[in-house]
Formats: sequence, structure tokens, C-alpha cells
Amino acid sequence: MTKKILVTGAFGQIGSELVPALQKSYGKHNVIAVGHKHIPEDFDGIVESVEITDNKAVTSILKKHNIGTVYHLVSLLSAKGEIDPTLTWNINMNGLKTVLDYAVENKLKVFWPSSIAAFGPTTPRVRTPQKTVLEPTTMYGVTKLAGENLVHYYHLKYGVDVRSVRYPGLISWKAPPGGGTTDFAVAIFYDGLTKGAYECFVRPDTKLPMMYMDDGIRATIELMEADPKKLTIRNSYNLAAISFMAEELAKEINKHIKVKVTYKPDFHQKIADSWPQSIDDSVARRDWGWKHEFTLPKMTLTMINNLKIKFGVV
Ligand code: AKB
Repeated sequence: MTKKILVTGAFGQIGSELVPALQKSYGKHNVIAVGHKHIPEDFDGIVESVEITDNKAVTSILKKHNIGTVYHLVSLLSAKGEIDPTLTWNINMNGLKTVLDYAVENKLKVFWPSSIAAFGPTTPRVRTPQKTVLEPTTMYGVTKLAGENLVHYYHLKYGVDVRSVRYPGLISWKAPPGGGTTDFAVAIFYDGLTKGAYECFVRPDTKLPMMYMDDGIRATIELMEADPKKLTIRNSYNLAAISFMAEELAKEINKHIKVKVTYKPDFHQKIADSWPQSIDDSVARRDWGWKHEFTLPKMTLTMINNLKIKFGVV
């Protein structure tokens, strides 16, 4: 019997686009989408609902479907994570440990997402190297660093084939992000198209690493399909595409639609200031041939065109 693929956090920002991509490549009957509260009524595929902190329930779903590969995406993000750090630790870490323990016994292949949030204010901020200082100052970042160490340990000690990338801020129009610091780079499009104005929660000169979702999904699948012998990093690969300041994004958007952007930095600013401005992902490019496709102008135009259709704006 063919082993199946299970995706946790299947209806979040990444999962909403990764699941259809996996269904397309491997067949709908081979992909199990695991969600929690909000499962879209029109979802076409196999679905399970589980509390990710319930270890027994997670293990029983893994057993039930004869799973061979897990994309363990479920996570609370950086800004939301600061509101309830204990909940963030439980959600971000417990499920990962359960998946890894099951992977040891059942020889699963695992993808787990880290983030630029694993870095902190003591990390070099420009072209941040693959191996560098990692002293995160958010609970989300702490879970990402702990998770990187945990997946690395399971690889070294038990030989689990676990793969990971440090995602930059992901920009997409299909499912909105929730509770992240890089969310301003998505919200500016939504508010820009629906209200013609956007109040940005970080300063205009805030520069962060970002990526259009299509590149993020392709990177994820390419890494999972890469020859294991070529992979030299088993904690998490640096991954990069574009870096821009909030005001540069506003300027690019205004080439196409008129959006009045004002700036009112709040608690997000401190988080953004603790993260790199750009990432050196040359190890990913060398090991498994990573290459981004979406530039700032291409991403901006793609977002505007798709959101115009979504919101019925002409
Ligand atoms: C966030 O802003 O919290 C996330 C991330 C960079 O991991 N988008």
C-alpha cells in the first residue's frame, strides 16, 4: 500500500497552498489535511481535525492513514506568540516531538518549518550567514530555535530524514496570514485594494526578508524531493528571495493602484528590529539548487491582479 502524506496546519497560510500542490503531484487520495478549528466547507480532499497538543490523537491519525511523510506546519506566529508565550511553546513544540518520535519508529520523512525568527538582535543583520549567532527574543523564535535543535538531534541520533527551511515573511493572496510581524506586507495589499489606505504597524525604513508564496511552496517541495546525500544542513536551511523596506513596497504598489500609506509603529517594531534585513542562502542554492523566481515588481503585480479578482475590484 502506498504511504501517504500528512500535512498539519493544513488550512493556515502555507498549508492552504501546499496541500493543493501536493494533491496535484501525488493525488488527492494520498494527502491527508489536518486542521483544527476552521476547516473550509469547500475543501476537496481527505481531512482530519485534531488538537495538536493531544499526543495520542496525533499518533492515532498517523497510524490510521499509513503515513510516510509529514509536513508539520502548525505554529503560532511571532506577534500572537507574545500574547500567550506558554500556549505558543505548547503548540509549536509538543506536536513536533510527537511527530519525530513516531518518525523514529516508522521511518517517516518529515518537513518542519523554521523561520528568520530563529535569529535575534545579536545576529549579523545583513546577508545573515547559514551558521551564525542565534539568540531569538520572541517566544516564537525560541520555539523555532529549539525545534531546529530538536530536528537536528533526531537526525543525528535516530537517522530521521527531517528537512527544514528558515522561511522569510511569506506573501500570498489566497489565505491571509495571522499573528505574524511580516503580515504588514500582505495587509497593505488587502487594505490598499479595499480601502485605498493602509496604516502600517512598522516604520517606513523597516527592511525584512520576504518571499512570494509560490516560491515558498516550490522551495518546500524541492527540498523534500532533493537527494538526501546532497543535504549538508539538518537543522534548517537559510532561504531567501527578496528584501525590501515597508516604504519601498508602498512605492511599488503605488505604481499600479493609489494607496495612502501612513505609519504607526507598535509592538511589532521591536520584533522586526530583532530580525535580519537580508539572508545569505548560498548553502541552499549549492546543496539542492534553490533559486527564487519572484522579484519585488513581479510579486507586487501578481498580488494586485489576483486580489482584484478576489475582491471584484476593476
Ligand atoms: C512572522 O512574522 O511571525 C512570520 C515569520 C517571519 O516567521 N511570518
